[in-house]
Amino acid sequence: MNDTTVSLPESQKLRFYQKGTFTVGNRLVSEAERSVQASINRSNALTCGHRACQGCGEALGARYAVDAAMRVTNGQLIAVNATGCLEVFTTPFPETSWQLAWLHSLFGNAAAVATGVAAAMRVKGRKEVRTIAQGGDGGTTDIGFGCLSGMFERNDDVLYICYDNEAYMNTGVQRSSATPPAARTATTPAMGEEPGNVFGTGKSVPRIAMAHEIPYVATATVADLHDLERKVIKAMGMHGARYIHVHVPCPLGWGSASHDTIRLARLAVESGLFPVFEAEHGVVTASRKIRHRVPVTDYLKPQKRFAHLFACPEGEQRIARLQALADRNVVEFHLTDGEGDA
Ligand SMILES: Cc1ncc(C[n+]2csc(CCOP(=O)(O)OP(=O)(O)O)c2C)c(N)n1
Ligand code: SF4
Repeated sequence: MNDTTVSLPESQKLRFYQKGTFTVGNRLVSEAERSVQASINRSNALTCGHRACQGCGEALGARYAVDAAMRVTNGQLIAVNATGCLEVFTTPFPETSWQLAWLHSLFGNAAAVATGVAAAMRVKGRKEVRTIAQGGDGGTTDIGFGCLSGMFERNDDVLYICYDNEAYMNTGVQRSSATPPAARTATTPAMGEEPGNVFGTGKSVPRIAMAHEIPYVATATVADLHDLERKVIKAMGMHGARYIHVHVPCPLGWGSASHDTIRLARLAVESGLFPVFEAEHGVVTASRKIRHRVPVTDYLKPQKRFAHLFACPEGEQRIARLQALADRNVVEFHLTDGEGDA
């Protein structure tokens, strides 16, 4: 393929957002800098015909992540999938949307199965074959958490990718330990003294992964797919246990419009509620600065799971507590340069 890009003088260097998710940006940068999805040689590892809902952030994130891993391994990749939406919507028997070696075993053991796959490849002398595991937040932060921690602790040669839509979506939107405070789910109804998910619960698996001091931990969102690809490629260039946590809006579970998936993912970052960062061996090495800080209400309002917060005066206090969580993230991960704050 011809690369017709004109090289730009230093003073006209493209800013990151001009080549982020915007397809047009791909035409402005050199071929090496373009997204994997922009290439006609992409593997389409997760191809058409699957049954995800319209606007599914998980489908989008998985497509970009797995194709990036396929690119960097020359297609020598095995994916292990936990039970959940990603597994169910891609493989209604006897069909599959996966165009790579792909295994599903159980809800809670993707990390352990991936460890076994990686070990088997090593024993067979197939060093070029790499392994990833993937699952939703329920499969990762709850039921699969023990297997995942074991994979981290042994430093097994697996990249684990969690697609975090903040609840058990496949079985009807039940709360997980990644569900944000105040969110309404089927098991945290918007009624009673503390409507929605209670404050002070849940866990941050990226932080817990860092505590294992594994080679690489990163967070990413479907609002910046170029960044997601970059992180997957970086992770696949390393060995040992690696973890990427991708924030993926779910229109069905969040009660949001399917066309708002990318906007919500961006607002989660810009409000400070979802910090985007990288860490190596337990130490934060980079964080994505917020460009235009927005109040958390900009993120909460378009989602029906938070509608009760705006329906009564008591909601204000809960919104303030969510704002405080965002503010804490901004300080902890140095998400602003102190300018442009809300
Ligand atoms: C041991 C076990 N318990 C429960 C289930 C039922 N189940 C299948 S998928 C799922 C929810 C998956 O949620 P999550 O991991 O968050 O992924 P999502 O569907 O949201 O992508 C549950 C509870 C199961 N398959 N196995
Ligand atoms: S329920 Fe959510 S995660 Fe599952 S396919 Fe639909 S949009 Fe995607």
